[in-house]
Amino acid sequence: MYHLFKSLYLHATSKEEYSILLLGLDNAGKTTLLEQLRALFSPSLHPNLNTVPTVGQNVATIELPPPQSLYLKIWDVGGQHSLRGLWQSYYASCHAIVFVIDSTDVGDADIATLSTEAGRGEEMGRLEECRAVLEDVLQNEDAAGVPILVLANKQDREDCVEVVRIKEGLVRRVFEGEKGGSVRDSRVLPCSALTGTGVQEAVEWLCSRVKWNKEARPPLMR
Ligand SMILES: Nc1nc2c(ncn2[C@@H]2O[C@H](COP(=O)(O)OP(=O)(O)OP(=O)(O)O)[C@@H](O)[C@H]2O)c(=O)[nH]1
Ligand SMILES: [Mg+2]
Repeated sequence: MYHLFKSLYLHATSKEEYSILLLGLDNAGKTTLLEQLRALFSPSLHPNLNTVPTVGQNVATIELPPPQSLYLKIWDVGGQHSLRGLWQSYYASCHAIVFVIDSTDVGDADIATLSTEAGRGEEMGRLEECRAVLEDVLQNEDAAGVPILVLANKQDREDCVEVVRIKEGLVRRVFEGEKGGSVRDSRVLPCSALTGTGVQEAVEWLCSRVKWNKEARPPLMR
């Protein structure tokens, strides 16, 4: 009887926890986004926006109030070239991926303009690098079917490429290309991790998609 009441009590008081993985090239704004997310859901916290390049990982858990009533455990991993090999160890246990793009560092964001010779021998440009890295994520079997939110970050900067261009010229072409991987939920949204604009919308999309996908990737209870 005690065990029955205990499990009923735990069921009534525990909440679902979903893991969100922040990916993207170095300097894209992942750690800045993590700081804004922490501050958004813990108003007494001041975001530390003086970030340094991440070597390893940062992690934070945010608690969403009703109606969502769940925890998001957010993993921010380093985006430098030498650290990208570590990303795949997070795929099997994540519930959604946020792929952060620096909208000021992708040229004209039109992969159709890339030369077919690009990346063969010569050093890659950042647009080519971004495409290749996103394709690698989409092709990884452990990440198959995981919802992906692409954030066109740094939209506060005057020299940014606008979100529609990033969506049509880069993201849609990668997703629809031969290395686009399995069918999955995806969305492209504008944001500024520095000012916090668009961060709430990103969280709303993530919450709805991880719940939608919870049979395929069940949450932890805590
Ligand atoms: N203007 C502007 N600057 C931003 C924004 N987001 C991040 N930055 C700046 O971009 C730089 C890199 O930000 P980080 O958050 O450290 O980048 P990261 O993706 O974590 O980089 P790695 O840890 O190396 O993978 C910092 O100088 C940030 O202040 C943004 O939305 N707007
Ligand atoms: Mg970082």
